[in-house]
Order: sequence, then C-alpha cells, then structure tokens
Amino acid sequence: MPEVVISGTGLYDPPHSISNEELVATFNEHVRRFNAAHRRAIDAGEIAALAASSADFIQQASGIQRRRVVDRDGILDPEIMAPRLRERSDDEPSLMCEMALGAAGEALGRAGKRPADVDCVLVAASNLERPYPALAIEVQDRLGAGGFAYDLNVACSSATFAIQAAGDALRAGNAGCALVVSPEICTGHLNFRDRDSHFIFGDACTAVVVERAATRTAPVAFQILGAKLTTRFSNNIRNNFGFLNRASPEGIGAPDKLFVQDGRRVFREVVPLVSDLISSLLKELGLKPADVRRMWLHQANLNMNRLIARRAFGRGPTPQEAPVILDEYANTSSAGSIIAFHKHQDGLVPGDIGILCAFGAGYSAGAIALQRV
Ligand code: CO8
Repeated sequence: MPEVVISGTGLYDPPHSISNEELVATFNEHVRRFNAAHRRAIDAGEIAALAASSADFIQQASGIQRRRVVDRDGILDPEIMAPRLRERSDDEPSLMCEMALGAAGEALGRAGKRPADVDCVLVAASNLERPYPALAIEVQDRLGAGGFAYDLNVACSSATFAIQAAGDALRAGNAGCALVVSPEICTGHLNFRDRDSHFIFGDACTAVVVERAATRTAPVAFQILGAKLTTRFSNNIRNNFGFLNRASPEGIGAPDKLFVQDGRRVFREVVPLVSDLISSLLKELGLKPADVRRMWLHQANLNMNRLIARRAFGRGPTPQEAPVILDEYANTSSAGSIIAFHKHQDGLVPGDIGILCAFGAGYSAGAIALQRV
C-alpha cells in the first residue's frame, strides 16, 4: 500500500466577528421585546416569560469568547437574528464555493501543488447551501482540478471521514492528489432565538491536501499512520430541515428545522465514545498515550476537550498539547479540528505523532493518527 500524507492545509476566515457580549445584547433585547409584547399572557400564566442570556455563562459553559461570521448585521438585528446574504445568480460562484477556493488556494500553496494536480475534490461539511449540483463539482470546476468530486456529510466529523476516504482513493490508485474542503456556514442554521444554543456556532472554511508520500514536495507534511471512524445513531443533535418540508407545510419554520441539541446528554455520551475511539486507534497502531505529542480535537466545548484529552493522555494536557481555537471561532463544525491542526503545528519535529479527532451529530467520530515527516 502506498503511504499517504497531508501535505498542506488552508483556512478561509469570514470577514466579521461577534463577541459574546454583542450576541447577548441582541438576544436580551429580543427577550425584552417579546416579554413586553406578551406581558398580559405571561402575567396570566398562559405562556412563560423568556429568560435572558449571559456572556459569563457562555464563557464558563463552553469556553467560547467570540465567533467569526459571514454576516454580522442580520445576526445582531433583534428583528432578524439570522445572517442576511445576497442571493447569487447561477453564473456566480456560490458563497460556499468562494470560501472553499480561498482555503484551497492556501492549502495548495503550502503543498506546492497546482490546481491541475488535483484529481479528487471532496466537499465535507454539515450543511450544503443546495442539494445539487454537488458543491464539490463546482469547486473542482472553478479551481481547474480534474478527476472526480463529491460531497459528503457526517456533521462535525465530515473532514476526518473525507480525509479517510481520500486516503483510501489514493491507496487504491483511484486518485493521485486529493483536496478536502469544509465550508461551514453554521450561522445559517443556528437558532439565534434559542437561549440554550444561540452562542454555539461560527463560520469558517478549511482545506486539506492529501497525496501519496512519493509525490510530496512540501517541506512539512504529516503521514497518515492510521484512522478509525465510528457512528452510532442518536437524536440528541438534530436538524429536520430538508426537501420533504414542503410536503408537510404545517412544520415549516418550526424550531426543529434548525439546529437542536440536548447539550448535556451529548457531553455525557460523546466523551467516552471519543476517548475509547482514540485509545483503540493508539492500541491498533501499537502506540502509547505518551507517544502522542499533540491532539487536534473538534472544537465544540472547552470542558469536553479537556476531559477527552485527559482520558486519552492519562493526565491533564498542556495548552500546547491540546490547542484551543474555539475561544475565537466558536464551534465551526467540521472545520474546527482542522483549524486547530492548521494553526498549531509549531514545535513538532519529524517523527512526532499527533491525533486529529472530530466528533458530533450522528453520533459520528473520526480519529486520524499523523506523524510529522
Ligand atoms: N445564558 C445563561 N444561562 C443559560 C443559558 C444562557 N445562554 N443557556 C442555558 N442556561 C442555564 C440553563 O437554564 C441552566 O439553568 P438551571 O441550572 O437553572 O436549570 C444552566 O444554565 C445549565 O444549562 P445547561 O445544562 O444547558 O448547560 P451546560 O453546562 O450543559 O452547557 C452547552 C451547555 C455549552 C451546550 C454544553 O452542554 C455543551 O457544549 N455540550 C456539548 C455539546 C456538543 O458538543 N455538541 C456538538 C454539537 S456540534 C455538531 O455535532 C455539529 C452539528 C452540525 C452543525 C450544526 C451547525 C448549526
């Protein structure tokens, strides 16, 4: 089997940022307006008053301080509380394609590859802005890549599943150089009026070049030593938006057509799932926790990551060993662990081993062991 490496990564940063305080100010203004408008029904006990959100709660419960977003004004307008994006014509690149091209340019540059070298494009993300034609085929076309392209979605784990799929295509001889892009516009399907989750997500796009070790020219690369994927069905993170909604018009616009989760249960159930996945990957590769120098984890919740890293390392990790980007980006779904990987490779020398690991809705989780070469 030919060896496969990650030879470049790239990041598209959306142009705007929103702090917890700004987000909470809008949420609380919405609460004030709602409670004032429904004062009589609230006083009569017919409906419950809405409760205010708090920036301190958000920081303590999640570790998030701010998030990058594709649109700020719509989200922060208490009458709108959603991103507002101009509808594009079919002749223009779609927004996700534009983000993908930005991240792909950087990843290809780092890998020392031209777009024409790419013969497999995978768009791996939680939500795609249209059902078809596949976003990946648009990216392939706009980029000038060859071969084949397809979209795949396993929520926050999408990029790790796609890196594994790309590696398999390379090992089987079906592709020579693959590009995995994860354009995530999480704010497009976040319910900014839901106190439990209005703070969770941000937007970003990442790109990863995967190729055979034999064709690598980049000075820095990471060999894929092995990967493990797992899925287990759960309704604890769910979004019922879909093409059958028009067949059930009574449900259109209901809160379940946006992101919904039982965060507590997710926390409780996903921590052991992911810790066990990492441990079994290490065992399969004949590695010990002490062999791991870095853990680039999915960026959903700081406390969750500390627990997972503690279980996997057998001790509390240093900030350098388990880098955090969710303070600045919030949860960017499948892009999160790749942003951590992209930004935090410093101090690693050839031979060092790291684990890239993402987890989320499904449940789904993917762990990839990487060795700096
Ligand atoms: N402000 C103030 N107080 C609040 C707020 C708020 N905004 N929200 C809740 N509270 C209160 C509650 O009312 C509760 O009060 P009380 O104790 O009086 O009842 C108290 O705070 C505690 O509430 P929770 O139990 O809900 O708080 P937690 O400590 O559990 O923290 C978290 C909530 C941060 C959501 C946490 O549970 C968490 O992060 N869990 C892990 C979730 C996770 O990792 N999910 C992965 C989702 S990402 C994914 O899979 C990708 C999906 C596809 C992408 C979708 C893009 C949109």
